[in-house]
Amino acid sequence: MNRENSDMLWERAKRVMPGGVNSPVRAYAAVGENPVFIKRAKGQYVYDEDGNRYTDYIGSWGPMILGHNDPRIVSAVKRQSELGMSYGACTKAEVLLAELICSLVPCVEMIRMVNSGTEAVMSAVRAARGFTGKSKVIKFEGCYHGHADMMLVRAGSGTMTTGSPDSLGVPEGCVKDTLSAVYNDIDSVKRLFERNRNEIACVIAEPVAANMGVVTPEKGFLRDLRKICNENNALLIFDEVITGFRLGTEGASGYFDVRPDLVTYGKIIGGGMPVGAYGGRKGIMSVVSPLGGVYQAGTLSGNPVAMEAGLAQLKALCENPQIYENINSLGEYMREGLRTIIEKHNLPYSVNGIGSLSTLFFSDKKIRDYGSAKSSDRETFGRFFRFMLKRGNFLPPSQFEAIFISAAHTKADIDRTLNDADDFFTAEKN
Ligand code: HOZ
Repeated sequence: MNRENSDMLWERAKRVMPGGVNSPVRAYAAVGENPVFIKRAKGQYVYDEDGNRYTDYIGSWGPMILGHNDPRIVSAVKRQSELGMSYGACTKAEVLLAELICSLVPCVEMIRMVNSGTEAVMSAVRAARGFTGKSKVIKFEGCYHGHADMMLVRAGSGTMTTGSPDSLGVPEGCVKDTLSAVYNDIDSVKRLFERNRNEIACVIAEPVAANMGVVTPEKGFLRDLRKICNENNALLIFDEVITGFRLGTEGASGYFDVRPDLVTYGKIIGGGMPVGAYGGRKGIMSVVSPLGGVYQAGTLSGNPVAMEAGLAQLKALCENPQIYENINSLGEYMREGLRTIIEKHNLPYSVNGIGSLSTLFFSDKKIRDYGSAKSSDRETFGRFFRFMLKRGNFLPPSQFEAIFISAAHTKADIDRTLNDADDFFTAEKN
């Protein structure tokens, strides 16, 4: 596969951007490969600067639920951009999107639009602190909630990939109120509440952890989190940047029937445009400025192009709930296929996932938390990634990210990918 143009761009990129990228995972450092530069995308495919086509299993890290360039989203973006890109003023589209989300997600009675998942989390935690009058926050090792200072403690995603789960440049004071618990281990949460009585403002969790690879909540874990927060007058925040409107129109809170107090969203509600939002019960959201004393603002918040794109995507999903059945069953099909291959080759690996999110873990451990996820053999993952890329599979370039399937994928796409995976393991034996 010729990737001359990508390689040339990579050399130029490294001269002018830190590590050649605008987001660390894209540097491909964890998989020993030069990054692929994408020129265009359509449906389930992305095309690079050399004209190579790949089946895309990243989908812009989640938002492309309908596949790339869905005509409904593209025409919404075109229509709005001709009317104006940004006004820094109120628009009808932001009201429509807020109304739609509030009508779909029972725990969201009020919502504030922001520009990214990072901003959503930062603001939701501030609201939780303002509402409860308490300071401490419990998060889970390996869960990623964006790059706000207080969240860069034993974080997942790129920080895990680059082996720096805490970050330089974060003053001690910023993280002194951030406590880390172990995902799927309710006792670790109980202990933190016991040691910090009446000091915990909130617990924030990815209801399905998808930034240490996919790690699903074990039976009762989310319900127990809800209970422990109630008992301690702490708020429960679900970070649904990845699961919101992907696991269904009610997201993970609907899927697991556990109602958090606050929810954070990201790119999915903008159909791929840069967006985030946080929402929850009216009583809590009323602390947010200008209604209440928790300040949070943004010129581009509720940007009309992003709102129209998000509306188009969410409407399409609501009008055709069959989409969820399709992507979830394709996800299951892929997981079953991978498990069959692992068994056939007598490998100790495992496949985690839920709905359209999956991860093949190169580990002999059951992956249920950060510690077990970290046991994965990243060398073998790197070889697997490179082999699959050469065959035209655009997989996440890290063991600690999720494979995303969209409504544009077909069984034939998955079959081709599974055949390639089978070939990889056959080649590994020889
Ligand atoms: N942290 C993102 C995945 N969980 C990667 C973002 C990107 O590189 O675009």
